[in-house]
Amino acid sequence: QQFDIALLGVDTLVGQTLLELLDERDFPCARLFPLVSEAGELESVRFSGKTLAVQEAAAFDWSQVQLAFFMAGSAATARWAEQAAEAGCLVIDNSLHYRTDPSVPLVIPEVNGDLLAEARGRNIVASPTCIVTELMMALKPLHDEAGIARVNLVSLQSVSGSGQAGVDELARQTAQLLNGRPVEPSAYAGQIAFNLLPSIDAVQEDGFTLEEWRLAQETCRILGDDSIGVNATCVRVPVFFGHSQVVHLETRYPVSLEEVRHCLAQVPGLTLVDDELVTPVTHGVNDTQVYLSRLRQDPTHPQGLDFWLVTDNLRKGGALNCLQLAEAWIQPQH
Ligand code: 2RA
Repeated sequence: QQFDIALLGVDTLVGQTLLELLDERDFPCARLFPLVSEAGELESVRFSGKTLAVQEAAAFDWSQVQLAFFMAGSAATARWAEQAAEAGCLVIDNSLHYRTDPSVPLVIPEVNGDLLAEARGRNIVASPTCIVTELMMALKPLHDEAGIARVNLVSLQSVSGSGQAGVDELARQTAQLLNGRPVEPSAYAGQIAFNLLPSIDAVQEDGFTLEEWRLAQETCRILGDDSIGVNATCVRVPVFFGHSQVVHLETRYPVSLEEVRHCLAQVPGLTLVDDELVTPVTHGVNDTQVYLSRLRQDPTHPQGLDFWLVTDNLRKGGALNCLQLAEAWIQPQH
């Protein structure tokens, strides 16, 4: 069977990545409708050897498709997702709009794919925040094995997480500084080239940013345990692609490194690396895996573990997870 598909946000980095993946993974696509929330410079896209005209979402008849990928951010989701879902297609949303809505499942196929069936109610499924998807691939098996009591982490998020504006800003500022010219930040609050920005999204009253708040909320939601302590600092780094995380966690029950390795080795999509340097440049671009390396026991805590994670934020952190949701949805049991 082949499916008719709408891709809203085909003009975004994550939308473009989804377009590549649909082709690369040979998704059974009959017709593809590339959509934008507002008309811009992009008039057509190439897909499967054809040129397809880009349409505006406002005029689109959602009943023409069985699947609609929403890759254009929360405002576009707030505006059109209900309409699309009511027209009968499954909305796969990559924005933060539904991530805390209990009537919409928040799903990573390898982690809690069984919840996808709950999307039947409203015809909407949400894909988590990029760093949460990356983190859950490692935390869920460990939580099942030994119970996670606390997680302390620092995320190092590349500029592509802010879309094309972030990529352009890093490229522009790098060139300007190398040419001895001053820089004027616009996409970020401060200079990103040759620098680190320890704040992603708005800072709230308690001093944590919204990105850090989302990480805590979505982690507890996906692991199904509100008692897990999540303490995060999210940092924007001058790297184009690939999000990394320095993770320290404490388990509720003792677990040996050997048992940890054994349970991580069972997770499809997660690769445990011991003998090479895992970096965003080498492992976080055009890749489908989440890489876990530098795994070690914390010598200062009997149930503490340390590790390093890297993944392609546009793929497993966004477009790939959404496509995997579609791949699971079209399986006969759904
Ligand atoms: C970021 N979490 O990297 C975002 C992308 N969705 O800023």
